[in-house]
Amino acid sequence: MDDVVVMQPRFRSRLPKDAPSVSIVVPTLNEAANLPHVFALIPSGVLEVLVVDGHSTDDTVEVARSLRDDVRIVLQNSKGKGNALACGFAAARGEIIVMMDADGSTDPREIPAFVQTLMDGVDFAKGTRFAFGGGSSDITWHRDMGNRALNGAVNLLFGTKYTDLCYGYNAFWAHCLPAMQVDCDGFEVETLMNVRIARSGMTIKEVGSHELERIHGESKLHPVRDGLRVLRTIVGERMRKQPEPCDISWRPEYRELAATVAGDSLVVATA
Ligand SMILES: Nc1nc2c(ncn2[C@@H]2O[C@H](COP(=O)(O)OP(=O)(O)OP(=O)(O)O)[C@@H](O)[C@H]2O)c(=O)[nH]1
Ligand SMILES: [Mg+2]
Repeated sequence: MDDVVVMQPRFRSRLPKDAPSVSIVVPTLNEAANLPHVFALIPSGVLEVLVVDGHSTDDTVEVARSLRDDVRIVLQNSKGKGNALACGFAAARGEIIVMMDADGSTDPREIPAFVQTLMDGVDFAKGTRFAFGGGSSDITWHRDMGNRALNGAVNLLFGTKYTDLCYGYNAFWAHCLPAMQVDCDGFEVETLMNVRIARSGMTIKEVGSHELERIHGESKLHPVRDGLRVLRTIVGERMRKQPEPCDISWRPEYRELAATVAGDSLVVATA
């Protein structure tokens, strides 16, 4: 979709008044052409933007640095979007963490709605394309069907009421991190997070979001391979023992845990 311009008019939204500190975690794999569109719409006032790069072969990192001199670049230490998010979460310093994609499909102008939902007293604000005014210009029929089936399985097995299991646009208070312990590699990451956060007893609210078309480049998702990974994750989580209730004195412990997940090779650089 190289010639499609999706974001008009180009204005930034504002964070809610008195918003806590917000970290935006953006996994990137060869997204140099898309980052200018995404960064242009990030609300002013966020604490930090972390680009978690999967060793892109284009100039994603250079472009990110040229767009924001305060960008924090994290080089993921393994492969896949799940690992990228785990590394980004480990490095994030904000009270609120927003996870969004770099391909232009998740609109930064929606960030204030996610943040406001958290400020209203919810632990986890989960984006949905299929309720509360959300939508998608990007999802294909096959992926829609797959997502619905997997979503139904999770709702059945875990008693949740999710409407969009595999959407990559979410925000949460950093105190949710120990409950999720993100330790997977690939596109099953949203499923893992959604299931673990539900089992932890934290409060979750869905936020309507409109998914736009990827602007440039190609999707890294393989529907069958990644659908099977999601299915395996659902089964694995169902067989997993109910985790202990979350200890809210979370932060130092999580940093240690995250450092273990990320290993010594977690590289965080401020330009
Ligand atoms: N760091 C890192 N980022 C990744 C990796 N795989 C995907 N991403 C990023 O994760 C985000 C989502 O990936 P996409 O390929 O857009 O997947 P998708 O949104 O399900 O697919 P489309 O809807 O077709 O775009 C994008 O910002 C990618 O650049 C990876 O292995 N490492
Ligand atoms: Mg995408």
